Amino acid sequence: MPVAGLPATTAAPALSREHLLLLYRWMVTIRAIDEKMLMMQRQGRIAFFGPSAGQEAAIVGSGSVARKGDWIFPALREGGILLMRGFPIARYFGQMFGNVLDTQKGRQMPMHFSSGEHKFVSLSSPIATQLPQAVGAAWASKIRREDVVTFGYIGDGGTSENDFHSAMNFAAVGKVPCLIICQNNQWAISVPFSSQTASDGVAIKAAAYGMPGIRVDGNDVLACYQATQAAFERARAGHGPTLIELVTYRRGGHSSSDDPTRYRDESKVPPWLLVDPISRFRDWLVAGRHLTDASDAAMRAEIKNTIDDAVKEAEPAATVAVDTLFTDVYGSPPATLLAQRAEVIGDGSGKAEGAFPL
Ligand SMILES: Cc1ncc(C[n+]2csc(CCOP(=O)(O)OP(=O)(O)O)c2C)c(N)n1
Ligand SMILES: [Mg+2]
Repeated sequence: MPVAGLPATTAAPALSREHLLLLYRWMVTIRAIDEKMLMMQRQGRIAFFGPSAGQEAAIVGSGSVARKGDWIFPALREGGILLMRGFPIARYFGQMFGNVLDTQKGRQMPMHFSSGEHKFVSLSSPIATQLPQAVGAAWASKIRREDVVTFGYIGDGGTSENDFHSAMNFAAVGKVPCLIICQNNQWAISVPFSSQTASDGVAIKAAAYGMPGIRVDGNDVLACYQATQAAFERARAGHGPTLIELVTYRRGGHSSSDDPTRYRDESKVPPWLLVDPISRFRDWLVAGRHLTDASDAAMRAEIKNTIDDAVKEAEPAATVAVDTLFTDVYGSPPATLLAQRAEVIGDGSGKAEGAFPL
């Protein structure tokens, strides 16, 4: 969908071979982590997990545009972007175990990755609430005249929430440097996109708020990259936000807790949506002589080893000290909290003196 202010092109972006292979490597890595986590969840080693299989082109194509200093406000399925920003994979798994490797000291649900150092804010479980936060952060960087673009992610289901509309309005009126990126994976748990809105997709909603909206083949990593890059340049140049709809398909369940065969029939999905974005990009790379069966196999083996090593490091890491229940909120804790702490921690031996079973 060509949009004023954004280039309409069908040509692949001119990226170096190294860059193309890096995009591919991250797509394969994210899928491999997905498969590992699903297995670990089924084995009872982690409690909960939200897969991103099928959405790797959307995640990598859009997220790879962000620079080190740009902020990411993710929804549920963009954790891979944190890894692309240099976050260690062992700490990523540490978040799933909620142990000492977790930046949040086990205080969040699994999948709520976060790192201030990597400018990646923990998703909020109530959907869409991260978008007004993203717009606010972008507004702050505009006031401070910083060269920062904020990436705010949302799912198709999230677009039915008030927060999506508040964020869109505020972003456009304030002309803030924010990208509002909707991964339209066709489902919000068991609610199909057709029940979510009567409009022709998500991107069209941008017009009512006064910003460009672009609808992209979200299973084409290069198209995702290109559209995001154009919107990014636009934001950086002071022309304000863009709504980007990445049309993709959630191949797995909503989370490890559901069974999609109970509510959807894959035979009714248009075949182009079911094309695996990884094999599609792989075929393109092979045709362009950037990749061979052998180099692909070597890359995959290396990725598997890296992930296995990360799990070996993360799984046995120590649990978070009980004392951390009382830290990081108050500079000077109130007497009531200190009393509770004394009751739980006791004399420092780690043994509880009070009624709290540890
Ligand atoms: C405010 C709110 N309402 C309901 C839920 C329960 N819930 C969790 S995820 C989800 C669906 C989200 O769908 P979508 O935005 O399309 O993202 P996806 O899971 O497909 O990535 C819902 C309804 C919630 N977390 N927050
Ligand atoms: Mg969805």
